[in-house]
Amino acid sequence: MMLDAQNTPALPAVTRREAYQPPDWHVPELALDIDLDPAETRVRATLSVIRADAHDRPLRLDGAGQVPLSVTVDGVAINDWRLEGETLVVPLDGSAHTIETEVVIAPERNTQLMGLYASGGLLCTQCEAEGFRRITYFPDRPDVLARYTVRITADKARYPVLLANGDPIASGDLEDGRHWAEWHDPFPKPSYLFALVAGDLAANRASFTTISGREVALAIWVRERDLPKTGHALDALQAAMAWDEAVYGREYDLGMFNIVAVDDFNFGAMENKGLNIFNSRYILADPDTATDQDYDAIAGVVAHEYFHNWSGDRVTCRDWFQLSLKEGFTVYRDQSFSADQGSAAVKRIEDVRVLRAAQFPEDAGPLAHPIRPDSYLEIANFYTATIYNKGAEVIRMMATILGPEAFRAATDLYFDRFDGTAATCDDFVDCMEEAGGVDLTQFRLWYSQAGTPRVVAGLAGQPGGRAMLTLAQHVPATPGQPAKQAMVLPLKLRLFGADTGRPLTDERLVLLDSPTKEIAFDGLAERPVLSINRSFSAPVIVESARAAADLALLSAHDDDPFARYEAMQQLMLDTLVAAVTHGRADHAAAVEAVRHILEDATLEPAFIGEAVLLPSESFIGDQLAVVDPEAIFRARAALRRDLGIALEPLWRAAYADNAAGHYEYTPAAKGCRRLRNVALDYIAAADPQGGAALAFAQFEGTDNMTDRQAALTTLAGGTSDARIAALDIFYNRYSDNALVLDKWFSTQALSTRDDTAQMVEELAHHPDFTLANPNRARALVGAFAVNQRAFHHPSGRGYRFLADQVIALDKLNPQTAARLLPPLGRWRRVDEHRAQSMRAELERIVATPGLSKDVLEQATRSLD
Ligand code: 0A1
Ligand code: ZN
Repeated sequence: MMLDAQNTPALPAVTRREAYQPPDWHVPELALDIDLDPAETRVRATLSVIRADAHDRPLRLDGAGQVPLSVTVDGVAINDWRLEGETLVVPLDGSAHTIETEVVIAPERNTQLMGLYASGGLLCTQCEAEGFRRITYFPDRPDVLARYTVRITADKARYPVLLANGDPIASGDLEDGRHWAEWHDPFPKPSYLFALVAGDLAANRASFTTISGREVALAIWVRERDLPKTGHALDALQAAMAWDEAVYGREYDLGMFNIVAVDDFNFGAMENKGLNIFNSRYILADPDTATDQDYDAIAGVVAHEYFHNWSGDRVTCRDWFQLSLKEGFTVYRDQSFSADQGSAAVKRIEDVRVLRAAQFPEDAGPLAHPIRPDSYLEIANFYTATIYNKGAEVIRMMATILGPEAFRAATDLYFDRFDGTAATCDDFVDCMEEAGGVDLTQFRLWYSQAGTPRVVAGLAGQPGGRAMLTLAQHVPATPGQPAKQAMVLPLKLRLFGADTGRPLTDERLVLLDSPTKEIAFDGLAERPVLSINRSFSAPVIVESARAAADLALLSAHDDDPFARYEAMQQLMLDTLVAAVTHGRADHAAAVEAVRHILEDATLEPAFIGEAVLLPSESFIGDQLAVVDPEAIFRARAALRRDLGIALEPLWRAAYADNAAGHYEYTPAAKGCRRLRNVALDYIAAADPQGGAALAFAQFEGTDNMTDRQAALTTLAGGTSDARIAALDIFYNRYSDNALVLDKWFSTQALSTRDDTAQMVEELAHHPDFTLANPNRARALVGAFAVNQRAFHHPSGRGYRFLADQVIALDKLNPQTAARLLPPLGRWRRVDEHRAQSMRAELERIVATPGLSKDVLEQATRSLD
């Protein structure tokens, strides 16, 4: 960051949603001629530009980190261009011109991994959100859509494969050992969707016949030795293509679809038109190196990026404030796809768990923002759980309100109306209103108000088979939004009989759209028990004082699997919160409810595995006014031990009954592994020595990473000698596999042992640790920062460690550094002593000279 005359940091400019202005110039065509070299890449860009309307403003082209070597207008070199900051300003008279610029960039020195960079032996790009300006001068904003023709030249031996967006049109060899390839993308696209890859890659190929009978050539490009690990991703791609045709009527539109896996990547993957680029962790899988969770995530991310072809590429965003238009909708689409591939109930449980773990805390802290934010310093900081996951919940609520047929009509209308354009969130909601015949005026508050709404629900039984349900909503204040309006909360609910567990009513969808609402129920044959927010129909926190016996009843009888899971979680939460507040609690009701679930032969193992899980330490903390991480850890460990001891024969039976001969990736086999590994952990809680022996035997004997990592996790949390042995065996076996080494780091960073903070500090000096690779940084530092007890170590060493790593990483890769910082902003949630240490670390970060605006924005907002 620049320092001004007084030596105080000059604040970077804020971008505001309200200040949106349409582009002054259109760029219908762009030709790029890129001569690749890691040290010196020459980029010539030819833009056809058209004045958008009658104004006299010059052409302004964004740039970052380079200077123009030449600028020509209609073939004539000019010298009246100027730089305003990094923006190239070209004065122009007429209404249509051809502009050419030339720059030289150095991909091998690009440690930010934005723009054109080197990863392994590859050269690749990442342009979302504002990386294209690091490659060439261009109006780098999503509402300027151009047709791209790209010519790539490179050394043929080093970079035999040359890929870009669209379809290949020509290629050839040059005399000096170099070669070239030309690609053309007929679909106008914004610059953030540009991509290029060059390298020594091999392809796993397949083809897909679209619903109208067109052949699409599919290829997943990886290093030759990784080819055997690409089958699962390729299967997922084909399934996703068929699903989008069947469910949304969306057909693929180019002759080719390419995916490339790279090892150094700031996010999960990127939906560049026709050329998706992936973090290799979301492509590569085989049973020996990837867990079931990895397999699921790969299918989900492959589908997500593919679905962006329509929700993102064909219809893109007008400006970055509309990010949730493509991301919320696409997450909703990938969640629905995954639900259709396996157990929908388990998928919903997992998605809600992610929402509660990542989004609820964000919405309750200093970084809270609406799914359509109002301002930012650095847009990269807004690729958040709120934009993505809460954004998906908002789409889901509209789908619930409209019903499946009207929702499909509305998405058809949206795709038809906005195809080839850059749209807004309001455009999307307009389509929902029109096709659904509903008024969503008040519903739109979900786009502008931050914070997780709270619903207080009380059900009072009355004489004569009557009951009155009282609902009250409250949206908490968030930064910049002290007062909130009542929102539209679609709540699915049903009543069950307290004696028999039988349903007393049908399921109802109640739209709570006022501060309070009363609903009467008549003709009830028994005392009713309330099942509310079934299938998690609204992303809210429900407070409903229900007795342990009523929760146990729902956990045994509710016909909505999510509600059943939820009742079990609530029962455990109530037990744990009581234990933290009073120092101890009666575990009997929780034990009996878990016993009932374990003994219910009608339930699928995958569901049981979820339902009997203890709530996480951070979720327990979210229920408390002041978080005491030690007390939470103790309360949770005590309940885990009691459940282990009281139900030991059932855990052992679950462990034995769910064993498999060999690895298979099917929903049923996955469910068995899940339950078996949950059982293993409870056995270890009841009998640490015997459990460690069992875990070590599983670790050594298994044929797959799911069971191996689960066993390692159980061992890594204990004190047995087998822990060191297993960690060494694991390290030696996988020392040449970066993705598995990440697991080795993160398993230790997530350990429940007392000495985790110290261990993590030591691991940061391990020869295999590097901040330069985002996956490795997240595996150690990111995992550690969510390990509540270790991170909140009373000495403050956890906070210091995180701040040190953020400061060091910021010099290399500001985006990834900024994404590691948020746990330091949770200081309002802990005691004064810890809060002071956290604030001191945030202040140390803010005072660091040369800080990026990414980290500066996150740290200053976190201090508020
Ligand atoms: N649009 C991508 C997410 C993404 C965003 C930024 C990136 O680089 C800085 C990379 C990917 C998605 O939703 O998958
Ligand atoms: Zn996305």
